[in-house]
Amino acid sequence: AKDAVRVLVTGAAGQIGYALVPMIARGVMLGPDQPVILHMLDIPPAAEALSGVKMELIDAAFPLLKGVVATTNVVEACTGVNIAVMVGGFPRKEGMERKDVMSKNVSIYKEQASALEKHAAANCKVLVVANPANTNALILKEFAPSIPAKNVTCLTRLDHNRALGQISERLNMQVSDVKNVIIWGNHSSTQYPDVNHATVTTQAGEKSVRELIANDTWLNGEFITIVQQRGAAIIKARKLSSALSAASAACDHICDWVLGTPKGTWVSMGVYSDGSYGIPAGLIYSFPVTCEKGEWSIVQGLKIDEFSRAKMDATANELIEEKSLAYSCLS
Ligand code: NAX
Repeated sequence: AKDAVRVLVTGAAGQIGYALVPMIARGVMLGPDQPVILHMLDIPPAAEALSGVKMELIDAAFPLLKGVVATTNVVEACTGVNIAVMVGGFPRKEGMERKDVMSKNVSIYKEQASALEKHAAANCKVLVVANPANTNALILKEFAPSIPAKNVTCLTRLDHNRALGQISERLNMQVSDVKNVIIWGNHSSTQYPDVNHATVTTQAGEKSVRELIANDTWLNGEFITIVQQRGAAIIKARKLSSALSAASAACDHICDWVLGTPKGTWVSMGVYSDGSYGIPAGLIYSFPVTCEKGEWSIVQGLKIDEFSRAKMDATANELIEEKSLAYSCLS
């Protein structure tokens, strides 16, 4: 039998945590034959709720779940973890300045970076979900210099999946037949959902999305806005932000990273830019990636038109600005 993999979920007493931990314990993230030990971290005000989540995990009697650590101690939470899913953070409250929220998250991610660097398993893979996700991931990377930059990523898979969902709804076709959309940039409303390389498997073979939806006004307008604003639409409908779809996307992200993407398919991940597509190095930016043997690589050589270029640069510029705001919180 395989050794258990230790998976950390921070903010585990929150909404996404509550949806995510049972998925991990059922094998959705790492596969149906991979035992797991869950490490759950939250802060003291949520300690009692967290212990309730632990009780439920025990009550669910998941065959793959070999242990549960529920703690408010960062070092205990990080010790020996192979995968870290960072969902905990400081939310923006009404009337709060952007800088104040950034400052809180910078200090959280700085501390958790050090704990991971010192106590996580070698080659631990990190996924940051908490907003501002790209910049939190960047801070984590900066303050955990011994964790390879390639191991620190952020979640844009939810946006990617939302884009797949919108295309499949529009065409009235199966979402599993749509692939290779791209989310470029920041997990924010400046993200650029790009369908220029996306395809759909039809009875007549593989067709490009642009061929099937010959409506540029919709693809270059409403489609982009729907994907960018989907989080807000969920909040309006549910009075709570996306949780099950975010948890599912986090599983997809780690699953593809660890087990590989299917041949001919790419996914979107926020990764440390190496300057590909003219995106400044040193940002955590969402790119199209393929994964093999536990490593992602940015898909190279895609043609970028002028419309896309402008949108890719605009979201990069927002990330540059967020980065400098984050750095100004350090001093
Ligand atoms: P909740 O407020 O329900 O849960 C957050 C949890 O984090 C709480 O239990 C809180 O006590 C805990 N927490 C706060 N500070 C902590 C710390 N220093 N260490 C450990 N835990 C801490 O929020 P939820 O709806 O679960 O969302 C979590 C985060 O995901 C938010 O930052 C949210 O903005 C972000 N999202 C990111 C998405 C993405 O695609 N990247 C989409 C969904 C979501 O909006």
